Amino acid sequence: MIAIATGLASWGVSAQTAEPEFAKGRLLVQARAGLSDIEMEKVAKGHGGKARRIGKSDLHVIELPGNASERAVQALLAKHPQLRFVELDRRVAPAMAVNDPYAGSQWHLSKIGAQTAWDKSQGAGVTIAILDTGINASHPDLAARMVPGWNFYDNNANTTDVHGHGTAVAGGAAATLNNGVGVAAVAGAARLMPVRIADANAYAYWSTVAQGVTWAADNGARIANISYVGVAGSAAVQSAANYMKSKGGLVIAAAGNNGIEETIAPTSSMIVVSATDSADALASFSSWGSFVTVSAPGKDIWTTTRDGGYQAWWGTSMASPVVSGVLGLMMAAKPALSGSQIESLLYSTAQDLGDVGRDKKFGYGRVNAAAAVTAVLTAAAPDTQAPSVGIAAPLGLSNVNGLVAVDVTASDNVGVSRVELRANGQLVATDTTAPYAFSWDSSKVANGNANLVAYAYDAAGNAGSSAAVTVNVANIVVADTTAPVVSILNPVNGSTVSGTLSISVSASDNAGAAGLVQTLAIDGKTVATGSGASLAYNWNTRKAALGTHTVTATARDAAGNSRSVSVQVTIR
Ligand SMILES: [Ca+2]
Ligand SMILES: [Ca+2]
Ligand SMILES: [Ca+2]
Ligand SMILES: [Ca+2]
Repeated sequence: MIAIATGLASWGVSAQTAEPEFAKGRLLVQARAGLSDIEMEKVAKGHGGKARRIGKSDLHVIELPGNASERAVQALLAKHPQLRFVELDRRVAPAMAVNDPYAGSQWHLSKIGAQTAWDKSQGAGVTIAILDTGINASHPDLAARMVPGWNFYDNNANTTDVHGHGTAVAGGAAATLNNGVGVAAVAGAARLMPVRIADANAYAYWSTVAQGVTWAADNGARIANISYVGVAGSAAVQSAANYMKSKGGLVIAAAGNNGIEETIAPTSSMIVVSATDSADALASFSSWGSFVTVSAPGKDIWTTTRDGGYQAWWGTSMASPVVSGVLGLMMAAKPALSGSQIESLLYSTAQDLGDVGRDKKFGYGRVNAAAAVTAVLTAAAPDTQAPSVGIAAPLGLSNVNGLVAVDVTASDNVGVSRVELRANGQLVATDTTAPYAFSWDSSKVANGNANLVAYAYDAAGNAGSSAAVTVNVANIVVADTTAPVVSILNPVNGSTVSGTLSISVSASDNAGAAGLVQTLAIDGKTVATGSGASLAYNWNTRKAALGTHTVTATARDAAGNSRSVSVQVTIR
């Protein structure tokens, strides 16, 4: 808050202080991943509001009714178990100030070794989104760089610069190099994507910044430059920046022009830039603090203007696009490197200034384009390509039985580390050496169609799967002709009995006892039935006639084979 208020004063636009410091009737929330729009709508409706998802992200803008208190609803939603955070939609000021157009030179290019880097990379093929007041797309030093953008302030495609800040920032990142006109920017062959987030006074809301970053990430930009104060402290902008990072991009923000130590917490979601001068000292206007990650020249930077001319500008607004330009050179030098690889190489190649190592004024140091591009060219790109894999035998629709030989072919840009075979989804076996050859016991699945799929993995964990091969399993089912074995354990044949007699029967079968059906009869009349390996029955002999009786046990297997045994007992 202090940062924003001070930022306005140094901007010389004190008339703006009567404006609200956050948007009325609006909150920014992030849902847990997977929460549906319908559920989010319920959350908003609970406070009389409406929810609107930002792009495909988990960020939502909640519009509240006119009489709602943003802070009160924020406090309530902060306790909602399905939401990760809720914040007010704060208003931020651009991190720049226009300088007198005195004869500055482009000192910053040689300071960061740009000319050396240009021998290897000029940023071609990389798109830098400029989240700002728009860009003068017909400027002679910018026109060739432009790709379509979007205007989130008016929600249309008109990205004309309504202020001048955006054109100056764009020119600092990617004014055309080597065209005999005007200035040269750090990444003078990169593409510029205008994403207007600000009003005509160059003010922007966090919600619009978050929308702009998300849109840039979804529309081909690998770099999003936000030359604005205070965005590094917004959870919504951090979340949008992490979304962009998840797509291989990077987000750059200005530290601010208050000339003081700010209390903004460090974030890993954005690259936060302080400004240096031609003596590699921290520029007097530059804000600093533990949230600063790198520094870059930001004083007397000649750049493009809204009216088609050139002017020297200063501010962390101008240091940010220098960093964006360096990142553009790095990404163009080796597009296959991941965003996080590029980010760490930016830091490790920066010129350490001030206190040894990362410090609050310069972060990891002042960027060095020459060293950064050299480091990129020697870095190995991660393997992100999955192996290709196919089942060579058996052929689809073939009839198989018994043990089936399954041959798999697999290849990879780096190397296949293992191949798995699955039959009807169940793992059959894993093979780690080519040729990949499996033995599959088809009798373990039912006769009829079975699906075989092979999976190949590389050392980086990328997995490729084969097309499914459907075979017809036709195993011969051998008929069961063996009768069960059954015996009466108690009573023994010929014994004399009285009172209650415990009859106990045991049975077994070649196909297993589970399928057996047992029957117990006395004098030919069934008294008990059961299944499995044993049967027990208590016979009250007092109710039977004196004399000799026959006890018969019968076991029948699933194939219909049966066997009976009998014993004779005498009741006295
Ligand atoms: Ca030029
Ligand atoms: Ca240092
Ligand atoms: Ca691979
Ligand atoms: Ca049998």
